[in-house]
Amino acid sequence: MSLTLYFHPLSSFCHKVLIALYENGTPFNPQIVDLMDPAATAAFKAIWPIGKFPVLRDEARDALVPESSIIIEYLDQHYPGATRFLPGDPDFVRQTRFRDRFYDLHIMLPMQKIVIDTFRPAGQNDAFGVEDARQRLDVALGIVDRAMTTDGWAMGDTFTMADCAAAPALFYADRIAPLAGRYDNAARYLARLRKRPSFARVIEEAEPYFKLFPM
Ligand SMILES: N[C@@H](CCC(=O)N[C@@H](CS)C(=O)NCC(=O)O)C(=O)O
Repeated sequence: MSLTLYFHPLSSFCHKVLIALYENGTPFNPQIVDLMDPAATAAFKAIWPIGKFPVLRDEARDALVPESSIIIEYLDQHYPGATRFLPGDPDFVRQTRFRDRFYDLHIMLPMQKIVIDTFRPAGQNDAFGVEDARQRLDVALGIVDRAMTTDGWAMGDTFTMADCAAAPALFYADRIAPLAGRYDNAARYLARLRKRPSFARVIEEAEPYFKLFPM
């Protein structure tokens, strides 16, 4: 098997890539990286010194591909399937990339800040940073809520890379504070995403690990 994915089943950025792999039934060798294990962390950092997952290794093309969006573009280019993640004309592709960036930068990152703060040693929390992240998250969720007024996907009728990013972003945002009642359109969009078989499988496989999630 040519493709190996270094990931963790709880990681939202890894969920993005798992959705893309499961959408097209792309075969890969799953390598869970346990960052609580110093030896596993050192082995992973020998491959990618930045130490953040997901990372894809493609033996056939002798390529190492970090960064969730870049991995999805790589899969779309070299291992295409029925679901194309950046379909359409250049304007559609630019909009898709923008929405993918939006979910990563304005939902996933503030969420990461809020969650990671709970792991900090007592007395070393960043209350100011967490409050700032909460406010930014609220602004971003408001934008999603106003955009998702119809029953489709992030880019309309077509499931794209933007939905791969939206699914884990909204899933974890909903765990931090339920979307329903505050952002009903976003909540309905999340419900549609959860019915998508690729994402349903990602969540099912993450289930045994959710006890490790602090919120
Ligand atoms: N921009 C990166 C972000 C990846 C990222 O932040 N991954 C987190 C898990 S969700 C991680 O590896 N955290 C471990 C660490 O920072 O030590 C991407 O899109 O792949």
